[in-house]
Amino acid sequence: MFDTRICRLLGIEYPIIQGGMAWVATHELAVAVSEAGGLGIIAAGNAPPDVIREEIINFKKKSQKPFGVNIMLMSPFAEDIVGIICEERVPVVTTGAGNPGKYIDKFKKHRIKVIPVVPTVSLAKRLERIGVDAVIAEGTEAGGHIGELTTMALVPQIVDAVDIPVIAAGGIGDGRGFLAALSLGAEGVQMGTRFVCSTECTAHDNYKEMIVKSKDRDAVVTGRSTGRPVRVLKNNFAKEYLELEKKGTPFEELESLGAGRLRLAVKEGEVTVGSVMAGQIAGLIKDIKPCRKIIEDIVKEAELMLKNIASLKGGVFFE
Ligand code: TUI
Repeated sequence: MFDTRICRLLGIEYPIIQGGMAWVATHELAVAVSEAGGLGIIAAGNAPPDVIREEIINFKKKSQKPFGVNIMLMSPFAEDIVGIICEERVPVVTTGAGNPGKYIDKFKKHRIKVIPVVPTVSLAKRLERIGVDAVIAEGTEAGGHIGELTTMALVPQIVDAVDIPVIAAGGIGDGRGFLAALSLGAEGVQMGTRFVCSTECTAHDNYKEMIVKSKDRDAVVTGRSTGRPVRVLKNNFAKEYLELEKKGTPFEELESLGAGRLRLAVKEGEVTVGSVMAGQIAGLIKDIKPCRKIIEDIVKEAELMLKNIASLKGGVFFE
C-alpha cells in the first residue's frame, strides 16, 4: 500500500528510514531496521574511519539487506569516511550538518545512492541539480543538530521545488505522523527518536527510559547563541548550558563544555550530565519494542487511518 519511489530506489519494503544518530546508530540497530523492511543506517558521527569500516563489515556479516551510512559533515574524518564508503560499496549514503556537494561526483562514480538532509528549499534545489537521488527534509522538531523550519512547513515547499523523491523527518513517531508526511507529498519518512526506543538499539537503558518518561516540552534547544542549535532533553547539562548562553559565554567555552557529552549519555547512561539528544516527538513514545514491531505498528495504523478516511461520511470521522 505504501510502495513509493523511495522503496524502488532503495530496494526496501516500507519507505521508512532510520535516522543517522551519532553513537546510537550502530550496525545492530541498522541490521534490525533493514531486516524489518526499512532502511537501516550506520552513523559515522565523529568516529574514526577504522571504527566505521568495522561497523560496515559487521552489518554485511549479519544481513544481506540494503543499508546506508550517515556522514556527519562537521566531522574531521568526513573525507576519510567518504573513501571507506566507496571502498566498501555501501549502497546508500545520507549526510547531515552541512552541504555534501563536493562528494557527489565520487559517490555517483561508485553508483552509491546519495540522500542528504536539507533544512531549506534552496539547498534541496542546488543538490538536485548536481545529481542527488532524493532529499531528507528535516524539520526543527528533530533531535540533535537542527534547522529552523517545521516539518509541516518545510516538506511541502521542498516537494513543490524538486522532482526527486522527498523523505520527511522531524516529529514523526507513529502511523499518524507517517501518513501526515505522505499527505504533505513526502514519499518516505526518517525517524530517529522512535528507533532509539527499540530493543535492538545499543544505547544505554537510561537514555531510552529518559525518552519514554519525557513529556511534550522536555526537548529543548541549546546552542542557539552559537549558531549550532541542538535539540536535547532537559537535564542538568542542558540547564547549565542554557544559563551560560544567557550570560553570553564565548563560543569556544560552550563548545568545550559540550564535548564528549553525547557519548557520556548514550554509552555510559549518564543522562543527568550528558547530552540526551532527542526530538520533540519524545513525549509521544511510551514503550521500547523491537524495530519490526515499530515498523509494523506504523504501517498498520496508517492503513487503518486511510480506510477510515475513505469511509468518511457526512463529516463523521471516527464512529
Ligand atoms: O545532522 C543532523 N543532526 C545531528 S548531527 C549531530 S553530531 C553533533 N554532536 C554534537 C554537537 C553537535 C552535533 C547531532 N545531530 N541532522 C541533519 C541536519 N542537517 N540538520 C540540519 C542539517 C543541515 C544544516 C545545514 C544540513 C545542511 C546544511 O547546509 C548548510 C550549508 O552549508 O548549505
